[in-house]
Amino acid sequence: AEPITFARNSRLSEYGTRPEYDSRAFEELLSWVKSVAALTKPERIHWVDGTAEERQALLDAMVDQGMLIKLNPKLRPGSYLARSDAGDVARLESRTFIASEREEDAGPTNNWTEPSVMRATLTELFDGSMRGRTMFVVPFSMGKVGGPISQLGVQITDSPYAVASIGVMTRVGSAVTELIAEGSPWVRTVHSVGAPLESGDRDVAWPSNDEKYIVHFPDTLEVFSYGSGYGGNAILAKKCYALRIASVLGRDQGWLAEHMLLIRVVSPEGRKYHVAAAFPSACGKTNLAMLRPTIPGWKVETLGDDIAWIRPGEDGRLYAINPEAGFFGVAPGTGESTNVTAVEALRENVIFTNVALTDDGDVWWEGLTDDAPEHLIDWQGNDWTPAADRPAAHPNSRFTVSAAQAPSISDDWEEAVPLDAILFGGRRASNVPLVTEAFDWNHGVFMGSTISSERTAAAEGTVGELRRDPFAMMPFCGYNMADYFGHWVEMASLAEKLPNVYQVNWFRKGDDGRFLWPGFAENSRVIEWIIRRIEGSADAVDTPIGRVPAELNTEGLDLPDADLSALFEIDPDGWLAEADLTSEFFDTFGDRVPEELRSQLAGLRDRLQTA
Ligand code: SAT
Ligand code: MN
Repeated sequence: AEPITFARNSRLSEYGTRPEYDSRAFEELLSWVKSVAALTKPERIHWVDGTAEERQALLDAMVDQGMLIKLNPKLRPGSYLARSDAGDVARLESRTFIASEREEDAGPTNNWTEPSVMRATLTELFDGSMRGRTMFVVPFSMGKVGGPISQLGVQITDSPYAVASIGVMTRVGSAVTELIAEGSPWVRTVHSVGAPLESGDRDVAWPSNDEKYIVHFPDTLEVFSYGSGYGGNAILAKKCYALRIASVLGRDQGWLAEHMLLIRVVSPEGRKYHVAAAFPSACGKTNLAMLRPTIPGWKVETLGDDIAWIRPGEDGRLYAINPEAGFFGVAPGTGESTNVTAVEALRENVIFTNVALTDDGDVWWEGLTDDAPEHLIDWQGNDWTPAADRPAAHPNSRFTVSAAQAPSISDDWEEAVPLDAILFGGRRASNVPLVTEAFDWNHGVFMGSTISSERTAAAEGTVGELRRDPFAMMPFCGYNMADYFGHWVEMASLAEKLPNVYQVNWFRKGDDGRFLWPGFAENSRVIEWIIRRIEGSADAVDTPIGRVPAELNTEGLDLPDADLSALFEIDPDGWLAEADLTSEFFDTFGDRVPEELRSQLAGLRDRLQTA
């Protein structure tokens, strides 16, 4: 086969020849690749084999072309900085579509377009969209290659940045192609930055298009993304596949694809427990996943920081994996005092996006250190000093690093683990206590369905505004969310022993606007209570909204009694108002919300009224 080049005179030309397999399944893959190439008209095709040499050649070529800045190898070995276009810094929920055959299957919380109309739009957009560029074919596995809960996919993309990122966030390369050639099912995903290069054009550092589309076809298990190079819009294995498409697979096959971190908690007695926790984007999932407990004897090991796939096991328990292979974490706020584990994980082999560059060729972001360096180049490439009235790093700037690099990673982090507890949380300045235990499974599902949270910088919109984010899945559920609630209710009939469910809120504020709880590593105290509940050794007090700790371990913590009681204060009027909002929210789904959740709401109102 012809050697395939990344760009003229590129070192990548030595790599990436087309694999050869003699099977029907491989012919299918090949004919799909050819049909996408016929539409998008790239200059070259490169099949990603996943070798270290290939990766290095790709990174070098991007540095040559000005798409990546190589950081000082003495300070940050093997690491790079990408600066995105100023209009391409976050997920775009308004440009994200679920094109299911029936509108009601997308539900009121998703943007829907009739599939044939959307296909026509996409065909026009992708026609010639890769002109002058290399089309990469990236076979990837979510979960370890060949693992029992793993799923395969192929991403076609004209973004080398996406290829380099997918290489960290998933397992890519020939081993996956082989499984596909042997007949394993796989999902088709196509991505183009939508910036064709005419011959002689000089490329820009971050090609993208003002027009953006992130489209899912749940009935045919396909994803198309156009115009954006940003993580969640461009690494299609992540939110598009592992959550939106996988949630549909889970609905149809009896499992769950969730926006959850996954940890192992080891008690002072050496017993191991597994906890999954759903929080909206940029609410501290990575920090909790890498928690270093402040309380003696406790240990937390990291399994995943963003996505969990959960399936009933043969013993009747629910088992979870982290389908990803890396962390795409928010940089600002990550520092020695908030997440020392992440700081250590980021010492080498990192792709940073939209953080600031130091004069000695290293990176900086708000919160990495208490004081900013005297001079920086900000995320947009401009000079910056601490006197500037804008942040040096974009609030949604990110690091992409392999999971194995976290010092806290479990030895067996690629294996499925039995779940003991599920946590739901959000950013809530008022009303929601630090921790509340659900009375039972359906009450826990109800809690998940009612989560709301203040908006963060992870998607477009006004930061701070309160919005519904049930199960932290509002932007990621690939089907009607009321059906999704029903699927959660039904999971009880697929498992014999279910995890306990909790609602947590690290973000409650006092009347003076100050955070009441120190959060971060001190959240281990809440984890301790949860584990002791599972073991049956900690007491709880029933309240109208659930069970709260009879006592929380605050030893060694400088927490005034008034703050502690404010953290657990339950205002019946405030909660009745929440119940009204929940009722309004449920009504947006017509009669599709499961009866079990309607009766949970009625039960909550009864308990509040008699409180
Ligand atoms: O969607 S991303 O994967 O880019 C990050 C997030 O919002 O959680
Ligand atoms: Mn996320």
